Amino acid sequence: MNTERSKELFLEAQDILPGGVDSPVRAFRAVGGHPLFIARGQGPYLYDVDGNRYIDYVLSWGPLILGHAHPRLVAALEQTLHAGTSYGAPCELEIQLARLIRQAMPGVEMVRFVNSGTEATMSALRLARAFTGRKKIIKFEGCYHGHADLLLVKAGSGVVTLGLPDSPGVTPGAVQDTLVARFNDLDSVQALFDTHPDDVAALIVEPVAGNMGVVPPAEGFLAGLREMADSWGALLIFDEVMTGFRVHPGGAQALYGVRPDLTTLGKVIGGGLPVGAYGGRREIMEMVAPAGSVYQAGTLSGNPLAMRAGIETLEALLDPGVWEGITRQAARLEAGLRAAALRLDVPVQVTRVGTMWSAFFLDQEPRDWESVRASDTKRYAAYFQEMLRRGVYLAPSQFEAGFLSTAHSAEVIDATLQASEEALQSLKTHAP
Ligand code: KE4
Repeated sequence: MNTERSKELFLEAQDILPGGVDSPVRAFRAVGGHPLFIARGQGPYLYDVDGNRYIDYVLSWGPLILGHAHPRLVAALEQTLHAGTSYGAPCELEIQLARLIRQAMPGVEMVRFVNSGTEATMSALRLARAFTGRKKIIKFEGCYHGHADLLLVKAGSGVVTLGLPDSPGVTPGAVQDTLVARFNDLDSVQALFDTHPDDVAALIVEPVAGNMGVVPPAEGFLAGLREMADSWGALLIFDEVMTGFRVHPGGAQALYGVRPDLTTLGKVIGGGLPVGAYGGRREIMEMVAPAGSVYQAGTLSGNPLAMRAGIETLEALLDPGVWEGITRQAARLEAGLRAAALRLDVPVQVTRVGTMWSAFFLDQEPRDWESVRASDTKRYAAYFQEMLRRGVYLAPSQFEAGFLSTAHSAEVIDATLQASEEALQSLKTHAP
C-alpha cells in the first residue's frame, strides 16, 4: 500500500506541530509506522492523501456515530452556516440541544455547554467542590477525563493514596487533593473514604471505561459508588464524554440504572464539531455563573454550528430502528472477532458495550487497569498494521476504544471480519 504522501506530510508536520499531530495518540507511536494524513471521510470510510480507503473504527474517537459527512448533517450545517458561525450571544439551538440531552438523560436537569470534554470535567469538578465545600476528588486508575491539571495523576504506590503528577508541568499542589482508586474495586474506594471521611467532594468515573480499552463495570460497581457517595456526602460524577449516546441512547446511566449527580458529555453530542457539556441536578447547576457564583466561561460555547450538529445527530439516533441497527452490527462484529480468535487459537478478549468495543491481546477477561496492562501490545501493534494493510483503520493503541456508526453496514462488518481472520492468521505465521 502506497502511503508516500502521508509520509512526506508527516515530515513537514513535525517541523511545525509537536510530534506532527494535534493530539498525541494520533502519532501512531504505540503501533509503529507513520500516521496517515486524511483527505476525506465518507460514511464508514476514511480516504488518505494517497487515495487508500479504510473502514474507520476510530470515527474521530467516538463523535461520528452517523459516520462521515452524513447527508442530513451536511445539509443542516450548510443551512446554519449561512446564518453565521458564532454569535457570542444566546441562540435557540442551545435550548434545543439541551432539551434533547435532558429527554435522554432525565437526571441532567440543567446543562452548560463548553467546547471539549476536558472543559466539561474540569468545570464539573470545580462545581462539585463548590457545592460540597470539600477539596478531595477520587478518580480511577485507567480512566481518562481530559488533560486538566488536577486529573493528570498516576496512581501512587499502594502506600501513597494521593495522586502523583503524571506530566511535567503539573505541580504537586495541583494534584494534592486527587485520590486514585481501582476501577471495579469498591474496597479501594472505601479505603479512601476511611482515610478522608469528610473531605471528598466527588467521585468521577467513566461508567464504562473506554480509555484503557473498553472495560465494562463489574456487577454492582456503579450502584456501589452511588451508595458510597450518598453515605459519605460526596457527589457522583459520570464522565459520559465517551459513553454518552454510545452505550445506550440514554448513556450508561440509563443502561445500568444508576443516576449520577453530575454528568459530563462530549463527542457524540457535537456530531464531530467541538462540543462538551456538564449537567445534572438543578440545585447544583444553579451554582454556575451567572446564576450562581461558580465561574466558568467560553468564547464559542453554544455556537450555532456545533449546536446544530449535535441536534441533528441526537435526533437521527431517535429515528425508529436506528439504535437497534447499529447495535446489531456491533454484536456481529464482536461475535465474529471472538469466533475467529477462538478458531485460530489466538488469545484475544473482545469487549463491547453498545457501539464501543475493544480487542485485547490478553488471556483473561480484562477487569481493571492492572489486568489490561498485561496486554501483548506488540501483538496488538502487529494486528493493527495487518488490518491497516487490509483497509481497516483501528485505534492506534491497545488502550483505546473502537466505535461503530450507522454507516457500518453488514457488508462493511463482513469485510472487517474477513480482514481480521487474515490478519490473525498472519500473526500466527509471523509471530511478532
Ligand atoms: P476532549 O477534551 O478530548 O474533548 O475530551 C476529554 C475526555 C474526557 N472524558 C473521556 C471519557 C474521554 O474519553 C475524553 C477524550 N478521549 C480521548 C480518547 N481516548 C480523545 C482522543 C485524544 O485524546 O486524542
